[in-house]
Parts: sequence; C-alpha cells; structure tokens
Amino acid sequence: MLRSLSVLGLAGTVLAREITFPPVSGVQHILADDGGLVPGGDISAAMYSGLLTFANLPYVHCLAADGTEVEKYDIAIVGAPFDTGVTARPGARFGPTGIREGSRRISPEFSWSVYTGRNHFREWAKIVDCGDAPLTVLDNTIALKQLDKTHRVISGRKGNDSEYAVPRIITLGGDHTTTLPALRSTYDHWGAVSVIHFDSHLDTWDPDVLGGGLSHYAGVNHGTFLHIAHEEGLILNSSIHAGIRAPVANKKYDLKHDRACGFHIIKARDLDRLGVQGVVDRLKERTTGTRVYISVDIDVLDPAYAPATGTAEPGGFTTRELLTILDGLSGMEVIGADVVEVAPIYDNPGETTTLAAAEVVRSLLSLMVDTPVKGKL
Ligand SMILES: [Mn+2]
Repeated sequence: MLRSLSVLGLAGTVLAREITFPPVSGVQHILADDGGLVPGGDISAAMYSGLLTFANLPYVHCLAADGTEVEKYDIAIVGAPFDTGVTARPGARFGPTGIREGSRRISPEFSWSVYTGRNHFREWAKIVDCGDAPLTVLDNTIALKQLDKTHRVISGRKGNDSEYAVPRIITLGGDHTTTLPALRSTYDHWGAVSVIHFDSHLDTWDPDVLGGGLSHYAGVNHGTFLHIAHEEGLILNSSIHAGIRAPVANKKYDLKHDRACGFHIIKARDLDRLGVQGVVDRLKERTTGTRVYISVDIDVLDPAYAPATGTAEPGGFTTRELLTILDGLSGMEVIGADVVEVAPIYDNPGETTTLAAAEVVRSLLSLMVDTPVKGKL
C-alpha cells in the first residue's frame, strides 16, 4: 500500500529530494539577517536542546569569585529560587526553571517582532543568563541577604557597552519578597525610583497586619516587601499599582497605608473603562520624570491565563492586555524588573503560565533595550 502511494506521488514531475547529510558540527544552522541559513552555527544556542537558559541566551558565570575574569554583559537574567515568604501556595522556588522552560521557544535569532519590525536581542545590548542566586532554603533572613549580595555582584560588574556602565537585572522569582533585594541593589546605582507594580494584591501591608506581629522574621514576606522598601527609602512617592482586585484586611487602614507608602492604584476593572492605552497613559503620568522599577507578579493575570501562582485571584488581565500595556511603556527609563510568583507545579500541561511569564520577560528586556540608562557603578 505504502509503495503504491509513493509511486503515485512520484508519477508527476516531482522528483524525490536529495538528502545530503551535513557533518555533525554543521547539523545546526543559524539564520542570517537576510533570512538565509548559515551552516555550522553555534549549536549551544539551539532551541529545545542543550542546557536550559532563558531564551537560549548565553550563560555567563556572573557570580564567579573575586579576581576571576567574567565575560561582560549589559542586561542580566538571574533566578531567585525562594518561596518561604509566601502566605498561600508555595512552589515559586521552581519559578526560575519554569520560566526558562516557558522561554525555550524564544530564540535570539528568530525574534523579529511583527509589531515593531525589530529584534531587541540583536541591538546594542549584550543580554545573558547568570543562572540562579545560591539561596538557602532553610533561613529566610540569610537567603534574602544572599540575594542582596547576588544583585550587588551582578550589577557591580562593568557593563559591556562602555557608555552604559551599570548592567541592569531582570529577576525571575521566587515569591514577591525577592523584589526587596533587587530594589536595595538598584538604589545603590540609581537612588530611589518609582515602582510600577503589576499585581492583584497591594503588597504594601504593614508587617504588623500581615505577619501578625509575631516576629520581625514573620513580618518580612511577599505581602509586606513594598512597605519595607518604602521604610528603607528605596522607592519614590510616585509609585503605582496596576491590576489590583484582592480584598483588603480592614475597612480603611490598608488603603490609607498604601497611599502613605507612595502608591496610586489602577484596579483590575479600571481596564474595562480606560482601555489599555488609558492604563499606559496613567502609568506614564504617575511616574513621569523618574526612573522606574517594573515588578510583575504573575497573579496580575486572570487564573485562566496564569493558574500557576501562589495566591490566584479571579478577574484579572489577559496575557495580551498585559503585554500590550508593557510594550506601551517604551521610552521609560527602566533600571530593573522582575517576574515573580510563578509556581510551575500548579501549571497545566500546556504550560500556560510559564509561557506567559517568559513573554513578559521578553517585553521587559525590550523596554530596557529601547532606553539605555546611565548609572553609577
Ligand atoms: Mn505580589
């Protein structure tokens, strides 16, 4: 049967293709700018094979010991596998690996945007993956200090582009507590900044409210880190949340306290009234003239688009809405960013959450490439 079918197939003018086997080192081809294939490319960056880095970017040992020569970079991806500051479902310690898995289909060569006609991986910035911060899973205080140190080492190296001396970092969380060390490190280079905080929750809770006043240790968690950042003077009073919808613990205090921490609020359903451009405009107005840190808690998305998270809240943004809003922020001076609260164990076989998280990271990278920022080493 098979034989007769193939005979029929060849009965016309079509002849079987010659199959030429390339040498092993040339199995992988890379795409040239003109769309042609260049044989014998670097097979270490092959999609769906090889060791796992974000978007198949090169790995650099950014945390090498003092005195070791380290390859230079302008934008670094680093994972923060920490989830013991979460108040509901744990599992975000596997977030960095999950987001990298979700980014496997992203290739720096195959990344020309149909919206902008640009490939941000091929512009001025050298973008690398530094792997994960080495964090103990047994002591939150020590783990967060280890993350402080990780950020200081990675952002303390001289950038690849001599004009923009300080490398910028995108952190793959981890629960939301991991944003605090990132803000401490950016403060060293850029001073206090506005935070654009995409989340369904405020995360400015007074540690005595969320943590119950049990101990200082209990008060440092994924719902209080913005209070602490404000207390430490790391953020400006021109910060803003987007996507808020979770209930608060009391009638007035939480929202009043949130304003005192420097935040305005765009609620999830405000999007219905304002549209994505309206949200973009409000974010820009609020932070105008300041440098920004963008923190994306994946629970800003509706659980339909991001089921794999610690504290899911129905009624959120779609993935497309979030990506359009993020891309609309082009032109802002983004000095650091993160995607947090991705807990892959609750994802589905289609990897809905990790695919979305990886795409969010791509948008954050693009914002950083769009607007280089000079900083103090
Ligand atoms: Mn959060």
